[in-house]
Amino acid sequence: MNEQQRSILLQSASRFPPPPGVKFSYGTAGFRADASLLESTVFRVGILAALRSIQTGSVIGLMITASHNKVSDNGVKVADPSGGMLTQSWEPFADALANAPDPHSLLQLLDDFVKKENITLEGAPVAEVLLGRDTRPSGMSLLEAAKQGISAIMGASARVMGVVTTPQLHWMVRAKNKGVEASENNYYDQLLTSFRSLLDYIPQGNNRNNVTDKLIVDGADGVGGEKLEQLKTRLGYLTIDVRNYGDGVLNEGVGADYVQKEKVVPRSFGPADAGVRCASLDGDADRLVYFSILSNSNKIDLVDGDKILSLFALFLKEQLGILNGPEDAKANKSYHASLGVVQTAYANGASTDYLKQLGLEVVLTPTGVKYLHEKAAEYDIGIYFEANGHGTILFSDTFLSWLDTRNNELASTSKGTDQHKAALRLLAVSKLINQAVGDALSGLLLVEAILQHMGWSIHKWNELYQDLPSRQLKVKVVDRTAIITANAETTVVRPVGIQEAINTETAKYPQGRCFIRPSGTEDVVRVYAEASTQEAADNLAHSVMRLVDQYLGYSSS
Ligand code: 16G
Ligand code: MG
Repeated sequence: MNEQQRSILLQSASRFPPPPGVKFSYGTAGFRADASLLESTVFRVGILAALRSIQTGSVIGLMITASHNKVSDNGVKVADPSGGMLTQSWEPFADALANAPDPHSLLQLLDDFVKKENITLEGAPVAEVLLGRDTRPSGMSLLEAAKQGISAIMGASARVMGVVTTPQLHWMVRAKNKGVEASENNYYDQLLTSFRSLLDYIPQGNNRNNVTDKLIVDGADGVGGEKLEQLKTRLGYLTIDVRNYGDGVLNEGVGADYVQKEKVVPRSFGPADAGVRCASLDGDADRLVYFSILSNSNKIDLVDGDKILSLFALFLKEQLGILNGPEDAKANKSYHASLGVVQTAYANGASTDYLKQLGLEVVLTPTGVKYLHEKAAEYDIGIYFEANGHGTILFSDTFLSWLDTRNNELASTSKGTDQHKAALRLLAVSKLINQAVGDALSGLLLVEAILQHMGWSIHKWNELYQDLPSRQLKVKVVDRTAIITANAETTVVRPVGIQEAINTETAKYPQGRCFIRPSGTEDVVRVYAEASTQEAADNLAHSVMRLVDQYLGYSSS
């Protein structure tokens, strides 16, 4: 690092002193905290993003959001060149950077890191970082801090994409690095074109009669509602009534997280909407759940991420089957695409059973998008979803290029046949779904297209299987990091003995299943229990909560 670079870094870092006594950690979803504490952290993540861009020779993304958290919080996370999450190997550096107490120790850290990672700062390196933020009022000044961080690295430039959904920013990074135009309009064009082609290939007779064509969407009073308002004017085939599009308080009694956890109607919905197909986005529009309101009640029938996953898996399996018709198998033209499904331990047991019954390979990973995404990328078609509504579909390059070729062959030999249409549908899905990261807007359009394809109402979809009753609780303990889990968080290995105690408790309940894990976003331990009745699930969760208290609580030494 030359002298000029050093002095720029020292000077700019001195304008962003870290708040005293706060420890930052780049958790499952980047840094999150009360917005008033975050300026120095965001400035430093700006530096990190610029370095990552120099190292990879690619465009990097930096998103300012705290998703479904309260409006006074904010956060920052980095998108890697593929559009996915920042590589896990840089997370310890992110932590160290955010916690460096003063400009000189920051400089020392940077010096060591660029040496270790062979990042060359000499001789006009080129770096570009795309910046986005959600609708939080604190986003503007934090965006400014990020810009200052980026420009503290010589040669690096920031490109402000403005208020965007988290998945839009990830999509833009991915597109840019593939050499594709990456504006917001390009994003909408791609979604709309592929959505329309899916509707164009709906089998005759299956159309729309069984589907109420009205959809009501809860925008969580965040960026997703605002964007959907823009998108819907171009949708044509679908009538969407967007509520909570930014006129109320972000995430307060609204949004996918609230609806999924509380299982009650969000604000601005009421008895008049009973039975109608409804969906809910989270604050930065990377989660999506559906629901329908029960008559004369504020309760809902939840159609969660597991059911979205099941709908996608069913459709893709069917289309692959049509494409690899029996003649092709004989003629050796079929390609045995591996289709895999990735869930976490939070997936309802009934969904896992259903997917296995479909003959699919189901794998569990620990909680957190980065783990699911990484696993799903091992398949030709990998579908991943968390029960909370975050998920997407990944297509391998090998499969997509085979599919392209096969589609061209079919277009010349058997245009318009079912087989040809299956190829076209699969291609359309690969363009409609955001392969960078889970995306509520693109996911919503895919759900809508598949429901129309099947001629299904939300009720029919919900009947694919019946969820087992479940209960989630959280427990405050002395030190949640004392819990070490294994087997995708389904087994506790430390403290010793607690897993046996959980097993004994669980065995008392028919269809009982229970696990505990330390939260990655809150200072609590989470308990999840499932059983054949709601009462049993509640009882199991409460007994295991007492075990957690006993082994890790304030009363224990
Ligand atoms: C974050 C994760 C989400 C996970 C949740 C778990 C990302 C982008 N987001 O929101 O996938 O489900 O944390 O929270 O990875 P918890 O650790 O507090 O239970
Ligand atoms: Mg989110």
